[in-house]
Amino acid sequence: MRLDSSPESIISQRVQEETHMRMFKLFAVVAVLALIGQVFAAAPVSAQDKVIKIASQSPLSGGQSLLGTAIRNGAELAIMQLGKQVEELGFKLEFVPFDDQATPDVGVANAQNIVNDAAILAVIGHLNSGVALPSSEIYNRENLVMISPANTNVRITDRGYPTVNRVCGRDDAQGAAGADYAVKELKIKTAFVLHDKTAYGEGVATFFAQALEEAGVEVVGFEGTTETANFDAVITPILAQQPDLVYFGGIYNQAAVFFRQAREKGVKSKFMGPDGMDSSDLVKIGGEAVVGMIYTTTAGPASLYPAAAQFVEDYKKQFGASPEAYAAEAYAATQIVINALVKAIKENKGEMPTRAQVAAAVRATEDFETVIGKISFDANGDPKVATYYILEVASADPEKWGENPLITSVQAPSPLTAKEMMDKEKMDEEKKDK
Ligand code: ABU
Repeated sequence: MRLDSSPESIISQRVQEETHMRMFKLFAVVAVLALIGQVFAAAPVSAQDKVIKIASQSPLSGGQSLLGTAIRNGAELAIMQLGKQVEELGFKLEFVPFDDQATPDVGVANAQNIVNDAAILAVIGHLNSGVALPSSEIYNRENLVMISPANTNVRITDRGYPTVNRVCGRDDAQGAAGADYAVKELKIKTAFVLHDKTAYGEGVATFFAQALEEAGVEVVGFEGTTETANFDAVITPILAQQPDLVYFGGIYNQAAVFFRQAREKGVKSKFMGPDGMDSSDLVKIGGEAVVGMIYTTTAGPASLYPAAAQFVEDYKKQFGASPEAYAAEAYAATQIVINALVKAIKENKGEMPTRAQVAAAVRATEDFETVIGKISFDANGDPKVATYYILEVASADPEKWGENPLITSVQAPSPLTAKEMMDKEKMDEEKKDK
Protein backbone atom coordinates (compact mmCIF):
# COMPACT_ATOMS: atom_id res chain seq x y z
CA MET A 1 0.00 0.00 0.00
CA ARG A 2 1.31 3.41 -0.91
CA LEU A 3 0.87 6.32 1.39
CA ASP A 4 -0.13 9.48 -0.36
CA SER A 5 1.51 12.36 1.45
CA SER A 6 0.74 15.07 -1.08
CA PRO A 7 -0.69 18.36 0.45
CA GLU A 8 -4.07 17.79 -1.37
CA SER A 9 -4.36 14.32 0.15
CA ILE A 10 -3.57 15.57 3.67
CA ILE A 11 -6.22 18.33 3.35
CA SER A 12 -8.81 15.86 2.05
CA GLN A 13 -8.05 13.49 4.98
CA ARG A 14 -8.52 16.35 7.50
CA VAL A 15 -11.79 17.36 5.87
CA GLN A 16 -13.00 13.76 6.18
CA GLU A 17 -11.92 13.57 9.84
CA GLU A 18 -13.68 16.86 10.64
CA THR A 19 -16.83 15.67 8.85
CA HIS A 20 -16.81 12.44 10.92
CA MET A 21 -16.32 14.43 14.12
CA ARG A 22 -19.23 16.78 13.25
CA MET A 23 -21.46 13.80 12.47
CA PHE A 24 -20.47 12.15 15.74
CA LYS A 25 -21.31 15.34 17.65
CA LEU A 26 -24.61 15.61 15.79
CA PHE A 27 -25.52 12.00 16.72
CA ALA A 28 -24.53 12.70 20.33
CA VAL A 29 -26.74 15.80 20.45
CA VAL A 30 -29.65 13.89 18.84
CA ALA A 31 -29.22 11.04 21.35
CA VAL A 32 -29.17 13.41 24.31
CA LEU A 33 -32.23 15.26 22.98
CA ALA A 34 -34.07 11.95 22.51
CA LEU A 35 -33.27 11.00 26.10
CA ILE A 36 -34.48 14.38 27.37
CA GLY A 37 -37.55 13.98 25.17
CA GLN A 38 -38.31 10.63 26.78
CA VAL A 39 -38.02 12.12 30.24
CA PHE A 40 -40.36 15.00 29.35
CA ALA A 41 -42.73 12.70 27.47
CA ALA A 42 -43.09 10.65 30.65
CA ALA A 43 -44.16 13.68 32.72
CA PRO A 44 -47.62 14.27 31.18
CA VAL A 45 -48.46 10.55 31.55
CA SER A 46 -47.84 10.63 35.28
CA ALA A 47 -49.72 13.96 35.58
CA GLN A 48 -52.65 12.32 33.81
CA ASP A 49 -52.62 9.54 36.40
CA LYS A 50 -53.24 12.20 39.03
CA VAL A 51 -56.47 13.45 37.50
CA ILE A 52 -59.73 12.61 39.28
CA LYS A 53 -63.01 13.36 37.53
CA ILE A 54 -66.54 13.75 38.88
CA ALA A 55 -69.28 13.27 36.27
CA SER A 56 -72.85 14.52 36.32
CA GLN A 57 -75.79 13.13 34.38
CA SER A 58 -79.02 15.09 33.95
CA PRO A 59 -81.12 16.46 31.09
CA LEU A 60 -79.26 19.44 29.63
CA SER A 61 -81.49 19.62 26.56
CA GLY A 62 -85.23 19.17 26.01
CA GLY A 63 -88.25 20.07 28.13
CA GLN A 64 -86.70 19.18 31.50
CA SER A 65 -83.40 20.96 30.97
CA LEU A 66 -84.19 23.73 33.45
CA LEU A 67 -83.92 21.27 36.37
CA GLY A 68 -81.22 19.20 34.66
CA THR A 69 -79.05 22.28 34.18
CA ALA A 70 -79.61 23.27 37.80
CA ILE A 71 -78.22 19.88 38.85
CA ARG A 72 -75.18 20.28 36.61
CA ASN A 73 -74.60 23.82 37.86
CA GLY A 74 -74.90 22.84 41.52
CA ALA A 75 -72.27 20.12 41.07
CA GLU A 76 -69.99 22.41 39.07
CA LEU A 77 -70.16 25.20 41.66
CA ALA A 78 -69.19 22.77 44.44
CA ILE A 79 -66.20 21.54 42.45
CA MET A 80 -65.12 25.11 41.67
CA GLN A 81 -65.36 26.12 45.33
CA LEU A 82 -64.22 22.95 47.09
CA GLY A 83 -62.02 21.14 44.56
CA LYS A 84 -58.89 22.53 46.21
CA GLN A 85 -59.39 20.03 49.07
CA VAL A 86 -58.54 17.27 46.59
CA GLU A 87 -55.94 19.34 44.72
CA GLU A 88 -54.01 19.95 47.96
CA LEU A 89 -53.48 16.18 48.05
CA GLY A 90 -51.77 16.30 44.65
CA PHE A 91 -54.69 15.51 42.33
CA LYS A 92 -56.29 17.63 39.65
CA LEU A 93 -60.09 17.54 40.01
CA GLU A 94 -62.13 17.83 36.82
CA PHE A 95 -65.87 18.02 36.18
CA VAL A 96 -67.44 16.16 33.25
CA PRO A 97 -71.15 16.88 32.72
CA PHE A 98 -73.25 14.53 30.57
CA ASP A 99 -76.67 15.20 28.98
CA ASP A 100 -78.94 12.20 29.57
CA GLN A 101 -81.83 13.94 27.73
CA ALA A 102 -84.24 12.50 30.35
CA THR A 103 -84.09 9.32 28.26
CA PRO A 104 -83.14 5.89 29.66
CA ASP A 105 -81.24 4.76 26.53
CA VAL A 106 -79.15 7.93 26.44
CA GLY A 107 -78.43 7.71 30.17
CA VAL A 108 -77.29 4.10 29.78
CA ALA A 109 -75.05 4.92 26.78
CA ASN A 110 -73.51 7.80 28.75
CA ALA A 111 -73.10 5.50 31.77
CA GLN A 112 -71.11 3.09 29.62
CA ASN A 113 -68.79 5.93 28.50
CA ILE A 114 -68.51 7.12 32.08
CA VAL A 115 -67.41 3.75 33.49
CA ASN A 116 -64.92 3.39 30.61
CA ASP A 117 -63.08 6.51 31.82
CA ALA A 118 -60.96 5.22 34.70
CA ALA A 119 -60.43 8.76 36.03
CA ILE A 120 -64.15 9.17 36.83
CA LEU A 121 -64.60 8.22 40.49
CA ALA A 122 -68.15 9.49 41.16
CA VAL A 123 -71.39 10.47 39.43
CA ILE A 124 -73.84 13.16 40.54
CA GLY A 125 -77.22 12.37 38.98
CA HIS A 126 -79.79 11.86 37.69
CA LEU A 127 -82.97 13.96 37.57
CA ASN A 128 -85.21 11.13 36.34
CA SER A 129 -85.54 7.90 38.31
CA GLY A 130 -86.44 6.08 35.08
CA VAL A 131 -82.99 7.05 33.74
CA ALA A 132 -81.11 6.55 37.01
CA LEU A 133 -82.40 3.00 37.54
CA PRO A 134 -80.84 1.39 34.40
CA SER A 135 -77.78 3.71 34.41
CA SER A 136 -76.92 2.82 38.00
CA GLU A 137 -76.92 -0.89 37.08
CA ILE A 138 -73.85 -0.06 34.99
CA TYR A 139 -72.22 2.15 37.61
CA ASN A 140 -72.76 -0.52 40.25
CA ARG A 141 -71.18 -3.25 38.12
CA GLU A 142 -68.02 -1.12 38.00
CA ASN A 143 -68.12 -0.05 41.69
CA LEU A 144 -68.67 3.56 40.62
CA VAL A 145 -70.49 5.59 43.25
CA MET A 146 -73.55 7.68 42.36
CA ILE A 147 -75.27 10.23 44.56
CA SER A 148 -78.62 11.39 43.30
CA PRO A 149 -79.76 14.87 44.19
CA ALA A 150 -83.32 14.28 42.95
CA ASN A 151 -84.35 10.66 42.31
CA THR A 152 -87.19 9.82 44.63
CA ASN A 153 -88.35 6.43 43.30
CA VAL A 154 -88.09 3.81 46.04
CA ARG A 155 -86.22 1.28 43.90
CA ILE A 156 -83.25 3.64 43.57
CA THR A 157 -82.04 2.61 47.03
CA ASP A 158 -84.24 -0.40 47.81
CA ARG A 159 -81.97 -2.51 45.56
CA GLY A 160 -79.39 -2.16 48.35
CA TYR A 161 -76.49 -1.36 46.01
CA PRO A 162 -73.32 -0.21 47.81
CA THR A 163 -72.74 2.44 45.14
CA VAL A 164 -76.17 4.08 44.91
CA ASN A 165 -77.14 6.91 47.26
CA ARG A 166 -79.40 9.94 47.30
CA VAL A 167 -79.64 13.11 49.35
CA CYS A 168 -83.37 13.63 48.68
CA GLY A 169 -86.44 11.85 50.04
CA ARG A 170 -88.48 8.91 48.75
CA ASP A 171 -91.81 8.64 46.95
CA ASP A 172 -93.44 6.31 49.49
CA ALA A 173 -93.11 9.07 52.08
CA GLN A 174 -93.73 11.89 49.57
CA GLY A 175 -96.96 10.28 48.32
CA ALA A 176 -98.15 9.67 51.87
CA ALA A 177 -97.30 13.25 52.97
CA GLY A 178 -99.23 14.69 50.03
CA ALA A 179 -102.23 12.46 50.64
CA ASP A 180 -102.26 13.31 54.34
CA TYR A 181 -102.39 17.02 53.49
CA ALA A 182 -105.10 16.50 50.86
CA VAL A 183 -107.26 14.57 53.34
CA LYS A 184 -106.72 16.65 56.48
CA GLU A 185 -106.33 20.17 55.11
CA LEU A 186 -108.01 20.16 51.69
CA LYS A 187 -110.65 17.76 53.06
CA ILE A 188 -111.11 16.07 49.69
CA LYS A 189 -113.57 13.22 49.25
CA THR A 190 -112.80 12.30 45.62
CA ALA A 191 -109.64 12.40 43.50
CA PHE A 192 -108.53 11.62 39.95
CA VAL A 193 -104.91 10.50 39.81
CA LEU A 194 -102.85 10.75 36.62
CA HIS A 195 -99.25 9.76 35.95
CA ASP A 196 -96.75 9.91 33.12
CA LYS A 197 -96.11 6.14 32.93
CA THR A 198 -92.48 6.57 34.08
CA ALA A 199 -90.97 4.74 37.05
CA TYR A 200 -91.14 8.00 38.98
CA GLY A 201 -94.57 9.28 37.93
CA GLU A 202 -96.39 5.99 38.26
CA GLY A 203 -94.59 5.18 41.51
CA VAL A 204 -95.42 8.40 43.33
CA ALA A 205 -99.00 8.43 41.95
CA THR A 206 -99.50 4.87 43.25
CA PHE A 207 -98.29 5.75 46.76
CA PHE A 208 -100.48 8.88 46.74
CA ALA A 209 -103.60 7.00 45.58
CA GLN A 210 -103.04 4.14 48.06
CA ALA A 211 -102.73 6.58 50.97
CA LEU A 212 -105.89 8.39 49.85
CA GLU A 213 -107.86 5.15 49.70
CA GLU A 214 -106.59 4.08 53.11
CA ALA A 215 -107.93 7.40 54.43
CA GLY A 216 -111.34 6.77 52.86
CA VAL A 217 -111.03 9.03 49.80
CA GLU A 218 -112.60 7.68 46.61
CA VAL A 219 -110.07 7.54 43.79
CA VAL A 220 -112.43 7.92 40.81
CA GLY A 221 -109.71 7.49 38.19
CA PHE A 222 -106.10 6.28 38.01
CA GLU A 223 -104.56 6.65 34.55
CA GLY A 224 -101.22 6.90 32.81
CA THR A 225 -100.59 9.10 29.79
CA THR A 226 -97.61 9.93 27.62
CA GLU A 227 -99.55 12.65 25.77
CA THR A 228 -97.76 15.98 25.63
CA ALA A 229 -99.95 18.20 23.41
CA ASN A 230 -103.68 17.39 23.39
CA PHE A 231 -105.13 16.06 26.65
CA ASP A 232 -108.81 15.95 25.54
CA ALA A 233 -109.03 12.18 25.99
CA VAL A 234 -107.83 12.49 29.60
CA ILE A 235 -109.81 15.60 30.43
CA THR A 236 -113.19 14.25 29.26
CA PRO A 237 -113.63 11.67 32.08
CA ILE A 238 -112.33 14.20 34.62
CA LEU A 239 -114.89 16.77 33.45
CA ALA A 240 -117.63 14.18 33.75
CA GLN A 241 -116.71 13.40 37.36
CA GLN A 242 -115.50 16.83 38.60
CA PRO A 243 -113.44 15.28 41.44
CA ASP A 244 -112.36 17.44 44.40
CA LEU A 245 -108.72 16.95 43.42
CA VAL A 246 -106.68 16.14 40.31
CA TYR A 247 -103.16 14.87 40.98
CA PHE A 248 -100.48 14.49 38.29
CA GLY A 249 -97.55 12.18 39.08
CA GLY A 250 -94.98 13.41 36.58
CA ILE A 251 -92.80 16.32 35.51
CA TYR A 252 -93.75 19.97 34.98
CA ASN A 253 -93.16 20.17 31.22
CA GLN A 254 -95.96 17.65 30.54
CA ALA A 255 -98.15 18.35 33.57
CA ALA A 256 -98.33 22.13 33.03
CA VAL A 257 -99.82 21.64 29.55
CA PHE A 258 -102.39 19.23 31.00
CA PHE A 259 -103.36 21.56 33.88
CA ARG A 260 -103.74 24.55 31.54
CA GLN A 261 -105.97 22.62 29.13
CA ALA A 262 -107.97 21.12 32.02
CA ARG A 263 -108.80 24.61 33.38
CA GLU A 264 -109.58 25.92 29.90
CA LYS A 265 -112.02 23.00 29.40
CA GLY A 266 -113.79 23.74 32.68
CA VAL A 267 -112.23 21.40 35.25
CA LYS A 268 -112.84 23.08 38.63
CA SER A 269 -110.93 20.60 40.83
CA LYS A 270 -108.01 21.57 43.07
CA PHE A 271 -104.70 20.70 41.38
CA MET A 272 -101.84 18.89 43.09
CA GLY A 273 -98.57 17.16 42.19
CA PRO A 274 -95.24 15.89 43.55
CA ASP A 275 -91.71 17.33 43.30
CA GLY A 276 -91.69 16.94 39.52
CA MET A 277 -93.77 20.15 39.56
CA ASP A 278 -91.07 22.06 41.46
CA SER A 279 -89.83 24.30 38.64
CA SER A 280 -90.47 27.87 37.54
CA ASP A 281 -91.24 26.41 34.09
CA LEU A 282 -94.48 25.02 35.61
CA VAL A 283 -95.93 28.56 35.71
CA LYS A 284 -94.17 29.62 32.53
CA ILE A 285 -96.13 26.91 30.70
CA GLY A 286 -99.23 26.60 32.90
CA GLY A 287 -99.78 30.30 33.65
CA GLU A 288 -102.75 31.24 35.85
CA ALA A 289 -104.14 27.70 35.62
CA VAL A 290 -101.54 26.44 38.10
CA VAL A 291 -101.71 29.36 40.55
CA GLY A 292 -103.09 27.94 43.80
CA MET A 293 -101.86 24.46 42.97
CA ILE A 294 -100.36 22.47 45.85
CA TYR A 295 -97.13 20.52 45.38
CA THR A 296 -94.95 18.37 47.57
CA THR A 297 -91.19 18.42 47.19
CA THR A 298 -88.09 16.97 48.77
CA ALA A 299 -85.99 19.91 47.59
CA GLY A 300 -86.20 22.29 50.49
CA PRO A 301 -86.73 25.97 49.70
CA ALA A 302 -83.26 27.55 49.95
CA SER A 303 -84.56 30.06 52.49
CA LEU A 304 -84.92 27.20 54.98
CA TYR A 305 -81.25 26.27 55.01
CA PRO A 306 -79.02 28.71 56.88
CA ALA A 307 -76.00 27.68 54.78
CA ALA A 308 -77.88 28.10 51.53
CA ALA A 309 -77.97 31.91 51.50
CA GLN A 310 -74.33 32.06 50.41
CA PHE A 311 -74.96 29.24 47.92
CA VAL A 312 -77.84 31.18 46.33
CA GLU A 313 -75.71 34.33 46.05
CA ASP A 314 -72.74 32.44 44.55
CA TYR A 315 -74.99 30.49 42.18
CA LYS A 316 -76.64 33.66 40.85
CA LYS A 317 -73.24 35.30 40.39
CA GLN A 318 -71.82 32.29 38.57
CA PHE A 319 -74.79 31.31 36.38
CA GLY A 320 -76.85 34.52 36.16
CA ALA A 321 -80.06 32.85 37.38
CA SER A 322 -81.67 31.76 40.63
CA PRO A 323 -81.06 28.12 41.53
CA GLU A 324 -83.98 25.87 40.60
CA ALA A 325 -85.02 22.84 42.66
CA TYR A 326 -82.29 20.28 43.25
CA ALA A 327 -79.38 22.64 42.47
CA ALA A 328 -78.56 22.89 46.19
CA GLU A 329 -79.01 19.10 46.51
CA ALA A 330 -76.51 18.59 43.67
CA TYR A 331 -74.11 20.90 45.48
CA ALA A 332 -74.62 18.90 48.69
CA ALA A 333 -74.09 15.58 46.87
CA THR A 334 -70.83 16.92 45.46
CA GLN A 335 -69.74 18.11 48.91
CA ILE A 336 -70.19 14.53 50.10
CA VAL A 337 -68.19 13.15 47.15
CA ILE A 338 -65.31 15.58 47.72
CA ASN A 339 -65.24 14.73 51.42
CA ALA A 340 -65.18 11.02 50.54
CA LEU A 341 -62.40 11.52 47.98
CA VAL A 342 -60.25 13.29 50.57
CA LYS A 343 -60.82 10.46 53.07
CA ALA A 344 -60.17 7.74 50.51
CA ILE A 345 -56.95 9.37 49.24
CA LYS A 346 -55.65 9.76 52.80
CA GLU A 347 -56.58 6.19 53.70
CA ASN A 348 -54.75 5.11 50.55
CA LYS A 349 -51.58 6.91 51.72
CA GLY A 350 -51.90 9.65 49.12
CA GLU A 351 -52.35 7.29 46.19
CA MET A 352 -55.25 7.29 43.74
CA PRO A 353 -58.15 5.52 45.51
CA THR A 354 -60.14 2.78 43.82
CA ARG A 355 -63.78 3.32 42.89
CA ALA A 356 -64.80 0.84 45.58
CA GLN A 357 -62.86 2.80 48.22
CA VAL A 358 -64.64 6.02 47.20
CA ALA A 359 -68.03 4.27 47.25
CA ALA A 360 -67.33 2.95 50.75
CA ALA A 361 -66.26 6.40 51.96
CA VAL A 362 -69.47 7.95 50.56
CA ARG A 363 -71.68 5.32 52.21
CA ALA A 364 -69.91 5.95 55.54
CA THR A 365 -71.12 9.59 55.48
CA GLU A 366 -72.35 10.41 58.96
CA ASP A 367 -73.60 13.76 60.28
CA PHE A 368 -71.83 15.54 57.45
CA GLU A 369 -72.68 19.24 57.21
CA THR A 370 -73.80 20.23 53.72
CA VAL A 371 -75.46 23.24 52.18
CA ILE A 372 -78.86 21.56 52.82
CA GLY A 373 -78.08 20.48 56.37
CA LYS A 374 -76.51 17.43 58.01
CA ILE A 375 -76.62 14.17 56.06
CA SER A 376 -76.08 10.59 57.23
CA PHE A 377 -76.64 7.64 54.89
CA ASP A 378 -78.31 4.43 56.00
CA ALA A 379 -77.04 1.03 54.80
CA ASN A 380 -79.07 1.36 51.58
CA GLY A 381 -77.88 4.86 50.69
CA ASP A 382 -81.01 6.73 51.77
CA PRO A 383 -80.61 9.76 54.01
CA LYS A 384 -81.48 8.47 57.47
CA VAL A 385 -84.09 11.22 57.78
CA ALA A 386 -85.58 13.27 54.94
CA THR A 387 -87.85 16.29 54.93
CA TYR A 388 -90.97 16.57 52.78
CA TYR A 389 -92.25 20.08 52.05
CA ILE A 390 -95.73 21.17 50.97
CA LEU A 391 -95.97 24.44 49.06
CA GLU A 392 -98.53 26.40 47.10
CA VAL A 393 -97.95 28.12 43.75
CA ALA A 394 -98.46 31.81 44.51
CA SER A 395 -97.86 33.58 41.23
CA ALA A 396 -97.87 33.00 37.47
CA ASP A 397 -94.60 34.95 37.28
CA PRO A 398 -91.69 32.48 36.87
CA GLU A 399 -89.35 35.00 38.53
CA LYS A 400 -91.37 34.60 41.74
CA TRP A 401 -91.18 30.79 41.87
CA GLY A 402 -88.75 30.94 44.80
CA GLU A 403 -91.32 32.93 46.79
CA ASN A 404 -93.97 30.16 46.80
CA PRO A 405 -95.08 29.91 50.44
CA LEU A 406 -94.18 26.85 52.43
CA ILE A 407 -97.38 25.53 53.97
CA THR A 408 -95.87 22.82 56.12
CA SER A 409 -93.11 20.24 56.21
CA VAL A 410 -92.77 16.79 57.70
CA GLN A 411 -89.70 14.73 58.52
CA ALA A 412 -89.70 10.99 57.95
CA PRO A 413 -87.05 8.34 58.61
CA SER A 414 -85.93 6.06 55.77
CA PRO A 415 -87.42 2.51 55.93
CA LEU A 416 -84.16 1.09 57.35
CA THR A 417 -83.95 3.85 59.95
CA ALA A 418 -87.60 3.35 60.88
CA LYS A 419 -86.96 -0.37 61.35
CA GLU A 420 -83.88 0.30 63.49
CA MET A 421 -85.93 2.70 65.63
CA MET A 422 -88.69 0.13 66.07
CA ASP A 423 -86.21 -2.64 66.90
CA LYS A 424 -84.56 -0.42 69.50
CA GLU A 425 -87.91 0.54 71.00
CA LYS A 426 -88.85 -3.14 71.20
CA MET A 427 -85.54 -4.01 72.89
CA ASP A 428 -85.95 -1.15 75.37
CA GLU A 429 -89.48 -2.37 76.18
CA GLU A 430 -88.22 -5.92 76.68
CA LYS A 431 -85.45 -4.68 78.95
CA LYS A 432 -88.00 -2.73 81.01
CA ASP A 433 -90.23 -5.81 81.35
CA LYS A 434 -87.39 -7.95 82.72
N1 ABU B 1 -88.07 13.36 42.04
C1 ABU B 1 -88.20 14.35 41.02
C2 ABU B 1 -87.53 13.96 39.77
C3 ABU B 1 -88.20 12.86 39.10
C4 ABU B 1 -87.69 11.49 39.40
O1 ABU B 1 -87.31 11.13 40.51
O2 ABU B 1 -87.71 10.70 38.48
